[in-house]
Amino acid sequence: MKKVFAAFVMSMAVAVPAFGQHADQNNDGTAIEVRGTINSIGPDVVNVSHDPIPEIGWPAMTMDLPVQPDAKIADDVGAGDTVTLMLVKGTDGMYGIGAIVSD
Ligand SMILES: [Cu+2]
Repeated sequence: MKKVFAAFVMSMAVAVPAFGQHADQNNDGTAIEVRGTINSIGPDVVNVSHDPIPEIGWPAMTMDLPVQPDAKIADDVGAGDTVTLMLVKGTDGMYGIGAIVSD
């Protein structure tokens, strides 16, 4: 009985991935959504510590992300804030900040 329960819990974990609703977004040009904390913010680069992004195979990490030219960044966002990042692929094929949404 214990074994059956464990299998059930595992199947639930697979059935409800945190980012499942975005699974195909890296292929159709729309944004990938991830939570992260802003370490520093500049006009061209934002340094963030972001959660894992399973749909593009990224672990949690601290990194610089380029700010896309048309990025929408909430006015009240600053260093130390935990925010929702919308990542989009730039013309160079690298992911960058498409938008930062504050809580
Ligand atoms: Cu990263």
